Parts: sequence; structure tokens; C-alpha cells
Amino acid sequence: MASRSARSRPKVIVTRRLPQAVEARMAELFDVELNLSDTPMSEAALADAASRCDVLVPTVTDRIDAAVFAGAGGRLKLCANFGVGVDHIDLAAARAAEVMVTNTPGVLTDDTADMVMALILSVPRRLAEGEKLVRAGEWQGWSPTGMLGHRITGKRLGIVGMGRIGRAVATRARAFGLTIHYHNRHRLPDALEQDIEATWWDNLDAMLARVDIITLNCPHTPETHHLIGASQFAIMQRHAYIINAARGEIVETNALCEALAAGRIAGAGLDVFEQEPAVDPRLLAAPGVVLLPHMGSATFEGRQAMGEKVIANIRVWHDGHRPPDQVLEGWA
Ligand code: 8YV
Repeated sequence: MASRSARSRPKVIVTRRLPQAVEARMAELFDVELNLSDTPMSEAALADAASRCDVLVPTVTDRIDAAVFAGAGGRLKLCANFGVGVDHIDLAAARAAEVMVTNTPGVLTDDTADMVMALILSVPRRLAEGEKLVRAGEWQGWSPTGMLGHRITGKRLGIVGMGRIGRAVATRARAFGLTIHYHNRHRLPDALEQDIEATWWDNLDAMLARVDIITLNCPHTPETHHLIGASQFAIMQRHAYIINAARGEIVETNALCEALAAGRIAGAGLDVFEQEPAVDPRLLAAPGVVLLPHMGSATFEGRQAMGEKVIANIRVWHDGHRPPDQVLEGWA
């Protein structure tokens, strides 16, 4: 493969602020343009950036659609996403424009699984409510019937999407005494399934009807868009909780709000939303709901590692090799 290294340093445009050490290293290696204000770029600014660089480094807050690729005019060759999910990038348009796409898998698995676990504990045990009570100065002291929630141990956890993050959630959940059920396109290898004593459900709805806590850990793709809607909420158990730290678009927000309002399910723990950063006011008002600002992977260590992966992908690509985290169309 012909090396691109003989050419001058690649022009790299980064759409948001990255950890300081990552930006500093990028400045050493590349002809880099940083977004020092950290303001999300408009569609016009993204299109302009794409036409002026060899490598674009976007994040989940950028919509890299067909217009951006079409307007790039052939210079853009690599879209090195800072993040694992690539649903904000039109992969078919990238392929048509001959732009390679990479992401940052693996390095945010544990952090995201920890956050899922935190929500699994927070919602049934009413952590956010309890904290609010104390801070508001309204706590009247311990009582035998005060702040009762539901026990975690012994409950059935239904994991939708058994990739890296789903499996990391399963391992943690086992330690908390949950039994593991999962729905995934492919069944896990026997050894892995036995290791976590997991039950595979070919049929999503059949699993949803049987589990106590549901966690969504699949990528957002055309197949998983609104995977959980009114008919899924209708078959869940009334005491069930739903946790989403994957993508807001996997759940039909209106159906979720209606299910919560009607007591169709007991509560929800959400780290992601359909129209981020907007949050449906009905979710803000609903009891039994814990809301977080898309912070699943927000650790210093994780963000640093994500930046290093972006740099590694750009360098390998620039050296004329296939970058380690190339995203293939249809896969996240
Ligand atoms: C990232 C995420 O921080 O990587 C992902 O898919 O959802 C987040 O945890 C974000 O996407 C960065 O672009």
C-alpha cells in the first residue's frame, strides 16, 4: 500500500475540544485545526471543514450527512470519529464519497458498563429521590417504611445487544445477583454463555415480557431505530424498569412517556435522549426516572484513550495501512 507519509502532514480538523494531552499530541503530529471554543459546529461549518481537510474528527454532536460528504470535494479521505457509535455519520454516503470511517471501540466499554450498572442500582433503589430529599432539607429521619425501593438481587436482567458493553454489563450484573437474559442477533459462543449463565432469547418481545430490568446496549442502526415502542412497553411487566445508556433513538420517546405516565412500567434510567440535549418535559416530571447527561463514557481515562485511538487510526491510515478501527457499513 502506498504510504501517504511522504506527503506533508495531514490536515486534521477536530470539531470539539478533546483532552488537552490529545490536542497537544495532535498538534505535534498533524497540521491540526482545533475548535478552541468547543461550540458544536453548524451544518455549514461542518461542510466547510470537510472541504478543507484530509481528516475530520467529529463527535456524536456532529451530523455528518450526505451533504457534508458530497460537499467535501474529494479532499476529505478519513472521518476518524471520537466515539464508538457512528449513527451520526451517513456510512453509505461516506462510502460513496470514498471516505474511510473509523471509531474508538473497546476503550469505553468498562466506563459505560459501570454507568449502566449505576442506573440499574439507582432506579429501583430510588437514589436520586433520596439525594434530593436530603439536599432539600426535607428528610424527617429514618422510618421503617421510608424510601422503600426494590431489591436488585434475584431479579432478571434483559440485555438488548450483547456486544462488548452488553457483556461487560452482564459480568457486573452477575456479581449483584441478577440473572442474565439477552437478545442479540447472534447467540454467544457456548463457553461465554455458560460463564455468565446467560439465557439467549431469539425473540425480543418474549424476553421483554419475562424480565424485571431491561438494559439497551445495542448500537443505533436503521434496524434498532425505535426498537422499543408502544407495543414493547405493553408487554413489559408493570414492575419493570428500562435503562438506556446506548442511544435515545432506540426508544420511542413518546411511547416511553406514555408508558411511565400510565404506570405501564415502574421507571427508567436514561443517559441518552432522542433530541439531545433536549429532554422531553414529561420525562423531567415523571416519578421513578433517573436522567443523566450522556456521561456513560465520561472518565478522564476513557476520553484520553479515545483520543489515543483517534490518533492511532489517523497515523496508521496516513502510513498507508488499514486503520485498526475501520467501521464497515452496517456495523458500529
Ligand atoms: C461518546 C458514546 O462519548 O462513544 C459513544 O458512542 O456514546 C459516548 O460515550 C460520544 O459518542 C463521543 O462522540
